[in-house]
Amino acid sequence: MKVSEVMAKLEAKYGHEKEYLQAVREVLESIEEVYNQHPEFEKAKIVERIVEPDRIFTFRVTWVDDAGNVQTNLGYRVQFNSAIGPYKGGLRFHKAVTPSMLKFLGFEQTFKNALTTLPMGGAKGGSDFDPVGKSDAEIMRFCQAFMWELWQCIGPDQDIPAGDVGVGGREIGYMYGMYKKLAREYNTGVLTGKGATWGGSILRPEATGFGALYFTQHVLAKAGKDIKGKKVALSGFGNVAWGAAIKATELGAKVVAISGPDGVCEIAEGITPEMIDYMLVMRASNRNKVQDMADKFPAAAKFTAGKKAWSVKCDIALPCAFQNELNGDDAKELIANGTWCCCEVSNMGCTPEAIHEFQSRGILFAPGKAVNAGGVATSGLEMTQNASHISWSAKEVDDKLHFIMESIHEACVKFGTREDGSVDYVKGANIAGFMKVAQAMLEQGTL
Ligand code: 2IT
Repeated sequence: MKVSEVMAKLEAKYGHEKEYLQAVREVLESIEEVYNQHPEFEKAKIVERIVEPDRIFTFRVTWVDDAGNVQTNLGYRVQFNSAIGPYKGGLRFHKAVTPSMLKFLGFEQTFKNALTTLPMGGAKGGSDFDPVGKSDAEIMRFCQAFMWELWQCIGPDQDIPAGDVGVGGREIGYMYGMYKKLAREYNTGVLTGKGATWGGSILRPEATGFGALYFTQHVLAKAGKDIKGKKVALSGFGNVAWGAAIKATELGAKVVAISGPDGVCEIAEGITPEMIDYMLVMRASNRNKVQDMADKFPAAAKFTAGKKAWSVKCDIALPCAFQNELNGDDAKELIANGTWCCCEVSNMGCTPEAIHEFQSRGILFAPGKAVNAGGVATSGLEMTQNASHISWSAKEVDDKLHFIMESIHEACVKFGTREDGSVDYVKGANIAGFMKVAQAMLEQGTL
């Protein structure tokens, strides 16, 4: 297998699908050498098969807004790969959602899920519905209309969606309500990220951010460093950034920046518990403005319009918002300001140029599919609880999350250790995830 040849074919076929091509190239470049030591993979054409989703559902979602206007959006579910378990992955509601975005996310999800140690295949879905400025009633009507189509594609042993950007506990609740009505069964295992009183796992809302900080601790420990007292810059203020802010603060770090599409809030003395709680209010408002934090806490937070979190001096950068949110110039600015670690919490949060910048300058860097896997891993734990009709305590879930993040770190070290003893986490995560899925595909025959 030659990456250049595979990519040339994919570019000819999917030239306009930029995010998808970016994600595939990153994985294939990491695994090329190891893959070519396995002629049985080449014979079974594993690469040609693994880069294509099993199937993509596209559907129209029509709903009525508060003014009585009929609105139409597009809905999708990309069922990417089911070699190691049923399809599993989140739903993204964002105005920029395209098949390319969901294909990249489904592809990433396949290898991320393989890293979690749990039996889950890869999927992603969502809609170009824009939640910004929508009322609660509009969100509910959209979620119901979306599920009216999606329900036929999913099931607790078939495909289990969850949240992602624009989809949190409230949206999962509205979607589950409609699913229950259509399926005429109380099948909680069909969605994860549910409310705690009706099958949701304790700690699932926090899990992506908590897991990311546990992983960051392992990265630092391996490099002989400690997170205590370090300055952390986060992007976003959604569910992921919220969990990361809680855990970073609890571990003794100082969260000195959060950001939004409108700019950055610099928090010189570090984020406080009141400010972290306010992140939830800001998300629920659907205003999508980080300036609201500075308006609420003017003495502690300073808002600058049009700037990213990466303009704030920090030791550790944690992208928590969206793909390609940290580019080569941002990486250079961070490094010039003394940043020595970047753990990607968003999916593909860094551009290839940013990753190159970090890795070539000896900055500790770990990719999203390893760092943020605690979210989907805790979804997997929610599925286990649902299937056995029990719920675990916070300690049980947190202990399992710790174990999973440690296992992922070990897998990265196993497959990504360089000759000088440092770890290439991109290579380690990609090889560990890919080999597991490839082996399962091989054993299940030509499908
Ligand atoms: O990107 C992700 O891993 C998620 N949005 C969570 C997926 C899940 O099924 O919990």
